[in-house]
Amino acid sequence: TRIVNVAAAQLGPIQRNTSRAEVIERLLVHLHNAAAMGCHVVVFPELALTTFFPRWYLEDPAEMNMFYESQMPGPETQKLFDAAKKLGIGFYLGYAELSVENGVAHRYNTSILVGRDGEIIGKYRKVHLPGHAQNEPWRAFQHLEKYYFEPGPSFNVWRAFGGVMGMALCNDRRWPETYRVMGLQGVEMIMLGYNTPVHNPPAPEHDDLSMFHNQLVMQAGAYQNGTWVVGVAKAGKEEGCEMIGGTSIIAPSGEVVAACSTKGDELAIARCDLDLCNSYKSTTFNFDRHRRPEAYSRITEQ
Ligand code: ING
Repeated sequence: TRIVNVAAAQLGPIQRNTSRAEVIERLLVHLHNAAAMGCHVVVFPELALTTFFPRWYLEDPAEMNMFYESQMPGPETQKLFDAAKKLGIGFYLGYAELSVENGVAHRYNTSILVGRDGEIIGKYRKVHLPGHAQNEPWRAFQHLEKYYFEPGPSFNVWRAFGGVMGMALCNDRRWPETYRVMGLQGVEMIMLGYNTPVHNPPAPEHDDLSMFHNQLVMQAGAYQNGTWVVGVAKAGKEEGCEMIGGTSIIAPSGEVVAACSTKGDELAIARCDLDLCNSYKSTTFNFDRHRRPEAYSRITEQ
């Protein structure tokens, strides 16, 4: 057995005028509670430091930039890294990244994985940006991720916490390719945070299925790649927009082994044996023995 004690650290809503300092206090409570329960790693949601600002069309760069981190750790988030090191507990954190590369500003929907020593192990930039790039006033609220962020290049994995760890963000979890690209790299645990409105303006007929679809895609991804999946919500009503909960820790079997049952700040904790992945990776989903890439070329065509 290779046990990782995981805490899925769901957050309730973060309002527009909530300060970073207030949010970081909530994250620190999660870190301390998880440490008290013997956890090795804590998974926070997507955009865990701010409200889900892509719901608005903003044009003033100064106002927009308030939602991004230009340093990680920065002056305020340093407290998180210090606590992680002191408590010996790592974390996954989703945030809006402002990165100046060769004098040009780039903006990404990003997550990092931090080790139990408080050092950054890896960074992931969201590949699947849902929504739209222009303001669409017909919508009850916007979903402007294609306006606020550039897409990331692909999915990587990192050796950490005794196994092979992967990261994804929100909409990524709806796409089978997300899990398979990491599955082909031997991933044993995929951590992903999400901010998912109940209402999807282009398809309101899906609204009643939003929790079902949330579970469906993560459970399928776990089973079809023999990997653990930890999905963590920012939930509840943010600035009038209701977002789903559904935070879950899912075993390679596809079974949910721990879940949140509220829409507020809540920890779901599980003792995850990474060796359980082998039962699927060495049989049903033994890619070397059974997979037929020569039959799949259409998947990667433009
Ligand atoms: N949010 C949503 C998600 O993929 C969405 C966007 C909702 C797409 C419902 C389709 C249906 O969970 C983010 N942030 O990706």
